[in-house]
Amino acid sequence: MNFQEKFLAFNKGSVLLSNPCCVPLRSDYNEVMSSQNNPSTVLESQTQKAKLPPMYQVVLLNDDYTPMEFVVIVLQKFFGKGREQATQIMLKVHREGKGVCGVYPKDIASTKVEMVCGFAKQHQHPLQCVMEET
Ligand code: TYC
Repeated sequence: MNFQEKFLAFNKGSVLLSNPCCVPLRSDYNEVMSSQNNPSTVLESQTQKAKLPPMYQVVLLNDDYTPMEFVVIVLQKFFGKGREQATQIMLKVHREGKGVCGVYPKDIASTKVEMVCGFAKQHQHPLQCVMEET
């Protein structure tokens, strides 16, 4: 049996973190592999949990000039809200000063902010949209 065959046999049902397939590690993996003299094999503890990426809220801010109807359209167009929910969020922003439109990974949140600000600017409304880490 060559090294690759041994490796595959020993790793049946295990996790090697350098391997994107992520199969669970057999419990004696470290002992077994340390005797294989393979310096390229990098292991991490089985108990280590994968950390989820941080999420970001996209938030609309109130102002005195942007028409309510425009804000409702923004919520429908960029955040996939239905007319009813879009109206509720717009009214919350109007009454409380700010409101969450959605929660996304960083790059998606940042793109939404850019698109909303660009759309508002294009229509000459002062509508402000920001992102906040959750
Ligand atoms: N306050 C605005 C008005 O009375 C409406 C508005 C709502 C503006 C939400 C911005 O994010 C906003 N026309």
